[in-house]
Amino acid sequence: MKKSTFHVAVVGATGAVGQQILHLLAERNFPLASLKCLASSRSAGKTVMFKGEPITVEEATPESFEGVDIALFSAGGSVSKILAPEAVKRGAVVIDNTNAFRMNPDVPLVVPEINMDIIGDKPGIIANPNCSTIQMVVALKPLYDKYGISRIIVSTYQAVSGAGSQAIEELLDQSRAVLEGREPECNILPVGKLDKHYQIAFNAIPQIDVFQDNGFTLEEMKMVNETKKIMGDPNIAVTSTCVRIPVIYGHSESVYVELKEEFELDEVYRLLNDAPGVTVIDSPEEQKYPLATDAAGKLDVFVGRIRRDLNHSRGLNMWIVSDNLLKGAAWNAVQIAEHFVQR
Ligand code: NAP
Ligand code: 12T
Repeated sequence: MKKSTFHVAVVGATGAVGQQILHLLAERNFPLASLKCLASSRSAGKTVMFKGEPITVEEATPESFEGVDIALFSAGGSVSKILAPEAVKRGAVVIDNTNAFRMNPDVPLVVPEINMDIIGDKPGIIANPNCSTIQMVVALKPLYDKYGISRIIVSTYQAVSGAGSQAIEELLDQSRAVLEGREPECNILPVGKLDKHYQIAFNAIPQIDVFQDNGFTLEEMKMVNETKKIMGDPNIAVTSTCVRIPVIYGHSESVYVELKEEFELDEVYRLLNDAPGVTVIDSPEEQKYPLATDAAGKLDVFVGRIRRDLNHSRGLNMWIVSDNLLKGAAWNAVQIAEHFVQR
């Protein structure tokens, strides 16, 4: 794609992720020849704001992608499954934020800091990994390269914005209800499309996405499978527990990792400090560590609470926090789009 400006389409432009994509395209002055904002028929005719101007939302159809160079999809997996191939058929590069194509062996699963080089000359669909996976691998890749990784045990503390703008509203409404002594209404979390819903306000729910036959949730299995694919190493033993907590923006993760070689903590700090997209915040003596409230609105992955395990000399514990809608979704996608500007 040898061009200086690009015809871009944002599918799911009214959603939590789509809104952040528009915000980043504006803030980074992405070289646009045109910008199409697409959503379902429900939002067709409404407007979204871009650089202070209203843009009319159109219904996403196969024909929407005529003349589009880059299409950024975040309207759910079923929309991507139908419309992403239609966009590719019409010559667009698709950057897909959903789970639809991530584990397809023909589709590159890209985190720019790690494997931008796997994007070929005729990319078709490029998959953006899951939010929880992205922030973990950005922090672990420099350690993987230096020492190798044999095992990862991760527990997540995930923000409601990962489940879309309705989940944000639900947390706020339920919180108000509980504080005012009313019965909270539960309609969205843990999984909107399932029948059973639980209160998220003042709670912790150990289910993100649907259960698999092996007792893990789909979100947990995304972390297991995507980590191996991105690192290019099927032998890393990964186990994951994904939990939703009443935070609006920013996923936090407690990560235990076993390295293949002995390490010095000083060297771990140096590697993480030098890693692209990583900011280390770690000074116990000043009570400084990453917090979701500080990571919200920022592009980086924040790492702290770095400490050697008490029982395993090659074991390392850390706390990894990032804005799930930014590095976890919109920023990772826009970084990939910027790759086509540069090349
Ligand atoms: P959201 O706030 O609920 O927004 C959903 C968006 O999809 C809205 O713009 C909606 O448009 C649009 N949409 C729904 N059905 C559609 C249809 N049939 N045709 C066209 N557009 C349709 O959700 P979100 O948090 O932005 O997430 C959207 C998707 O992005 C998720 O389903 C997930 O697959 C993906 N995601 C990925 C990550 C990641 O880890 N990389 C993180 C979060 C989300 P209307 O206004 O018309 O309803
Ligand atoms: N169910 O992109 O609910 O696969 O937080 C991301 C976030 C799916 C995804 C969530 C989800 C994805 C969530």
